[in-house]
Amino acid sequence: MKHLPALVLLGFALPLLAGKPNMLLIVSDDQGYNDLGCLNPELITPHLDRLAREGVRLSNFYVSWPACTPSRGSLLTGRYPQRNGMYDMIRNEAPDYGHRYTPEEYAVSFERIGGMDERELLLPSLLKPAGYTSGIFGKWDLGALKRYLPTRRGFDTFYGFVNTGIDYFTHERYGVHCMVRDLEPTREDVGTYCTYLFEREALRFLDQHHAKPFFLYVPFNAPHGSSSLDPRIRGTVQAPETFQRMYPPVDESFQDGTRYGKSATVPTRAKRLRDYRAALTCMDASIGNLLKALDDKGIADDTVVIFFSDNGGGGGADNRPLRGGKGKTWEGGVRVPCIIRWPSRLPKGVVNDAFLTSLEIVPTLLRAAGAQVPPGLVLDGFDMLPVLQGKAAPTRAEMFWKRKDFLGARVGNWKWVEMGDKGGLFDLSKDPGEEKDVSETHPEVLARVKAAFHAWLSEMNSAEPRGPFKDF
Ligand SMILES: [Ca+2]
Repeated sequence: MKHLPALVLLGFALPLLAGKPNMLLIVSDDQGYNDLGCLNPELITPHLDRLAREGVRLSNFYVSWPACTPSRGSLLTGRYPQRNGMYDMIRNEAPDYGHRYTPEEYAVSFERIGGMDERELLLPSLLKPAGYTSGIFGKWDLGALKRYLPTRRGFDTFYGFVNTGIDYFTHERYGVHCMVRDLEPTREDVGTYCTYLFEREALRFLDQHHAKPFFLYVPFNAPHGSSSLDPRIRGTVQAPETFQRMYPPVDESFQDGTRYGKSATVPTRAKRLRDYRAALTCMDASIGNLLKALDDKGIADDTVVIFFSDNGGGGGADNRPLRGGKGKTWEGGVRVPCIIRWPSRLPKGVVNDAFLTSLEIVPTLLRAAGAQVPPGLVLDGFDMLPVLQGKAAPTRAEMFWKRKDFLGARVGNWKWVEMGDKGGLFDLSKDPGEEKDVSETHPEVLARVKAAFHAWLSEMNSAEPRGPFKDF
């Protein structure tokens, strides 16, 4: 290939890259709908509060599944979990019931061999032709085998853990080390609290790549409960003492309790709550340092920052005024805190009540980047920028959830839920807490919403088959 002088290359590249925003996508893990300092003054989140003051806070923003793996897969593919094939967790549940895997046994378990179908196109690979460099630092959760790792799925660089949860200090899950740099396991940081590590790596990425358009994905595992076989650790969220001390002191002793139906020594409720909040505040401090880096490099105006929680809160979280939490198709499981800041394009300090979801993120960022959607690729969302700008624009009409036999549908302001013997039809415009089942007084609405759900399910069932769960 003929080498062109650098100035010619630069002159060619600059107009193409001009106007392309940088992207900082921050995802928290199991943070409750009400868990922002700007909503609840008992919590300390000054940097997320700043983000809300400088951007748009969304009050009706949903994820596509009420727990980690499918929500994150949907985020990066822009497709419903039932369409991209990752519609349940990549997770071994036996340790919850006391089973202790040997390393050999664990290595061939589903948690280590399952992954996002390789035919799925992830956001970083769609952004690459538009000139973006992509990095991910944090929780991957879409497969642990090399073929599934981020740098095989469009990311240029990765440091983090591959599965759905770890001990924040040892970086182990069930006694097996889980940190990976690009494609290789690494023990370089054993003993260091992992939020600090993800911040460190994200700051390093910004130092190296801020001069050209970038997509920086920082999926923290905070404030998710710690993964450990020890119920004293497993029952809470690890957090550095510096951040624990920012909250009123609690009794640090443990108590007799139960874990998965067996007697166990567990943390007190007060300690769990304090630890959850401390982990959240620590993550907030890291987010503050990332925002400061954007300021210091003079790129904040042209960087779109998106923050949301991957699913509703569990454990020490507060999902008020919503009903239910993580794992459920009630609002508290799928409607999450979300803030989007883009100083050059979006208003400041606005709370926007539009019905939007994480499925909108891929189309919005592709449009912002001037990137093409490959022919034939079905995306389940739309460019939400006009909605975020407060322009008269159509918002989402409907959204559907299915976690095993837990079902949910929102059509307009109507929400239908079916979870075993619980559920009903709710009018979210009057009843965001899903307290008053109006099925009997609005049978025609119930029939319409259920019909919409089944039409969606039928479409998902007839979509091109994808692994790992579908039998095809
Ligand atoms: Ca989660």
